Amino acid sequence: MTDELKEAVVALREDDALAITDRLLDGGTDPLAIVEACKGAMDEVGRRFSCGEAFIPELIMAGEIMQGITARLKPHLAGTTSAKKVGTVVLCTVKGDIHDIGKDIVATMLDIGGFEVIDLGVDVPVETLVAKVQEVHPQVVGLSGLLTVAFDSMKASVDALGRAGLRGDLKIMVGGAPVTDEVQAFTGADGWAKDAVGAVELARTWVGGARDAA
Ligand code: B1M
Repeated sequence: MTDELKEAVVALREDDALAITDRLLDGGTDPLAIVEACKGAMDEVGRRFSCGEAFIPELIMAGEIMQGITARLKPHLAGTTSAKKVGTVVLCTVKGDIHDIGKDIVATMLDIGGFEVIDLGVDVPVETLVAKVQEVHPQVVGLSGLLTVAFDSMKASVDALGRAGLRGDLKIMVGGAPVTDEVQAFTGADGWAKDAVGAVELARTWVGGARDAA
């Protein structure tokens, strides 16, 4: 039925997509399998947008459907939230980028994975990020971005944290659909993750809590 969900999202049939999500959750489907199906759907919407078969309104609509689905998934994911916190993550979508659906899923999964998550939102200026890191001294900073122009903002954020003398024990993770090994190297971050589960695994490795938090 995840194929049906993917089809409904791509066709922008919001009511169907939400009803199918409810049915999948009621039937015990893993919420992360639903995220994967939706990610595939969003990739297809993005492909259509790139080749002129879809336009901004379709992108906005797809984003709204995805947010509706994510809202339904959250209680099912949050049911497993660990009470024991293993570290703090300051997370944001970098300056110039307002995509937040994936970031929000990463935030939820980090929370479930035992992290205190301070989410600064989207389009976050370097100064705001540096000030928050100075204030709360997190173990991890997470920088999300979906636009290729976000790579420069990620690099500017990493550089600014370094200039402020905050790189010591701090680990910086980048992520988002276009991020690769090369992007991570360009930004100067310590690591990157392909998806929300990978983000939690990497952050746990960094704080040494991989087994404790499980
Ligand atoms: Co935008 N958009 N968009 N968009 N949009 C993309 C990213 C694009 C690839 C579509 C395309 O052309 N194929 C393209 C970027 C091209 C490029 O830069 N090379 C694009 C464009 C061009 C734009 C605009 C410029 C369009 C315009 O105005 N002309 C504009 C930019 C606005 C801005 O940011 N300044 C824009 C706007 C929008 C909407 C607002 C309409 C909407 C976003 C709504 C929202 O986020 N609230 C939107 C959408 C929906 C998309 C697509 C279709 C879907 C994104 C999404 O939600 N995916 C997208 C196409 C695509 O991604 N293939 C596209 C689902 C989500 C679950 O996946 O975010 O990848 P994702 O997150 C994953 C992983 O990447 C990972 O974990 C998540 C869960 O598995 N992850 C991390 C994410 N962050 C992480 C951080 C980590 C670790 C892992 O560590 C810190």
